[in-house]
Amino acid sequence: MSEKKIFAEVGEKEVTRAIVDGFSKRFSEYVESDVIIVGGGPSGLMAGKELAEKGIKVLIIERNNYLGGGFWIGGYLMNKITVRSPGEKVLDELKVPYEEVSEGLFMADGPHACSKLISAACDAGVMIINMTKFDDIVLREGNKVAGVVINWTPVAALPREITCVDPVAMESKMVVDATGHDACVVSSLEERGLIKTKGFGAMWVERSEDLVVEYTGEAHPGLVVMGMSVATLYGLPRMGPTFGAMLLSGKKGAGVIQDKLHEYK
Ligand code: 48F
Repeated sequence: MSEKKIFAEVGEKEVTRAIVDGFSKRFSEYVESDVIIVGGGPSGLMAGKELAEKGIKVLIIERNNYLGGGFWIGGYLMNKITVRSPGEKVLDELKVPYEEVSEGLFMADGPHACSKLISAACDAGVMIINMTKFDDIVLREGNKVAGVVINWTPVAALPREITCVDPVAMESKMVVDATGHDACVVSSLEERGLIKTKGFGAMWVERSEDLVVEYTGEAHPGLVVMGMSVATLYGLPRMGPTFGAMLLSGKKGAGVIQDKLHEYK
């Protein structure tokens, strides 16, 4: 065996301690945040980036190992992302290369666009917890949304007969539903009779993108909806594989939150 060392002399215990202490410290800091965004797809990442850039304390909860939601793949398992104008302006901001394929329609590589967006959110200072599933909502006086109940994704998937692991809760001034078509956070309010979901309508890209951005906003005290959860809540047409509205919805939602945050302690 070679005596010459390439790597520093660091053993298993130091590696384990670094992971456990590093994670616990950050997790503990974000037990109380300004904003919790549930869902790390294009709309949630965009909003997180915009808010964190303004110095707002943002936590993104993502049930998968990977961030990006449907933004890696344009549609039909083909990784070309399309945006209709003015979505290309956001691609410019994110420094994503693209080409104009017809007047007002732009195309980029999914992996390139998605990784740039994730990187921009991380650079802005968003705290991310992946492999963590939104389980339920936290409500306070007047049914104002005040946080989320979460559990590890693999634990949440375990059959009850194997084990029941109680979840934990994270508090925040505002919560965002950016969970896409499932609108999971909205659903947890609906289960309590606090909101009514219409379910998204048939595909119609030319109406859907405008409407999703228009309806992005506070749907219940303390809860902002953005991305495809907006279509699910308000019964808007689905848009198919175009992403400009996801990016602009995230931006608009971030603006709504900035205006509202001061109202919530
Ligand atoms: O579905 P997703 O990409 O949502 P979006 O930001 O964008 C929609 C488009 O991708 C596309 C479209 C328009 O172009 O129709 O579908 O609205 O990302 C949603 C993210 O939320 C996560 C999910 O894994 C995905 O990364 N998510 C969903 N449910 C939960 C969750 C949950 N219960 N807990 C945590 N994360």
